[in-house]
Amino acid sequence: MADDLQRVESALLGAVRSDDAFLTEIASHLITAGGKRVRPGFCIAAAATALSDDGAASEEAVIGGVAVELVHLGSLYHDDVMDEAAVRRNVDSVNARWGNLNAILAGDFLLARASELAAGLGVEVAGLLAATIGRLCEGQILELRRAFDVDRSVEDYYRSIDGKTASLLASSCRIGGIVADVPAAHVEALATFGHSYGMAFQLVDDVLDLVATEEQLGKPAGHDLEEGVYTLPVLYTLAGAHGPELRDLLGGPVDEAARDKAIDMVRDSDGIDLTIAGAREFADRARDALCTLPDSPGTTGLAAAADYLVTSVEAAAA
Ligand code: GRG
Repeated sequence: MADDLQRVESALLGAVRSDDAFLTEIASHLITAGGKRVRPGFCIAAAATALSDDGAASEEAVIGGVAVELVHLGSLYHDDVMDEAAVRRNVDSVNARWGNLNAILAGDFLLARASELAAGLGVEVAGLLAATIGRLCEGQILELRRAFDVDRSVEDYYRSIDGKTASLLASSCRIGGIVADVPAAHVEALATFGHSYGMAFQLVDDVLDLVATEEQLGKPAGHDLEEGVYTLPVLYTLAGAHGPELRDLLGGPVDEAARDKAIDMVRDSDGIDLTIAGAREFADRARDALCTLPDSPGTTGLAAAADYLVTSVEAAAA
């Protein structure tokens, strides 16, 4: 897997090369900054569920991984413009360094290159990736519409993260299955794994925003509250004993002191524990989806990723 991910790195940098050196520089910025590469890792691991040994990934699985990471990157470029974020992956955000206009165009460029790669993998993958970009936009616009809404429902939250996060993780796994040419039921199991994992992943991300340090996150903590994005731990706290007090603090822009007070209230409530329990449930569902698949290093790797996700957030919140 390490060698496969190294191939992803070279292919990512190759994919964003343009005749315009300035565009190449901006489009490469967050690639060289790092990132966990969960989506390409899942595409490759999903394709590897068709193999009995841990041989090298096929070229198609690597290209699929590059395409999904480019969509993820494009969404980060646009997300950082929307949030006016200054830092991402521990470096200046693209918008902070080069301004919003360049960040939007470079994000579009990443999506264009992702689409080109997906087209090379066939009509099904190209259509799937295009539909997934649409799902990301749907999830994000729903979140935007609920900004600063203290009455945001839990159902509404789940609908938003389904689109903005779980859809791309599901598609990453689905593409791995498609390019490995596994039977339809196998592809569905992989997509179900990716979707459930993706739901758990966003719950964990939302807990970390409230409990982790800026260094661990690679961006400032408590950012969601400032943006008026009331995530599951906050919604649970709003519905609990401290709800009325928290409601008085939120509902509009907060200064640093109010933000920190709100974070303390969420940490003192059972909102974090309930959200981690929710993440555990989705991670279990993800693992269950793998039950029907043949034993393989790919299947073992995906199962281990689901376990690790929950263990890591439990440790961070302890
Ligand atoms: C243009 C594709 C496109 C979308 C426009 C802006 C937008 C609509 C959607 C934003 C979607 C978004 C940023 C969702 C959050 C997903 C998420 C959990 C990001 C963090 O992912 P990690 O932890 O980050 O995998 P790294 O940096 O490790 O890759």
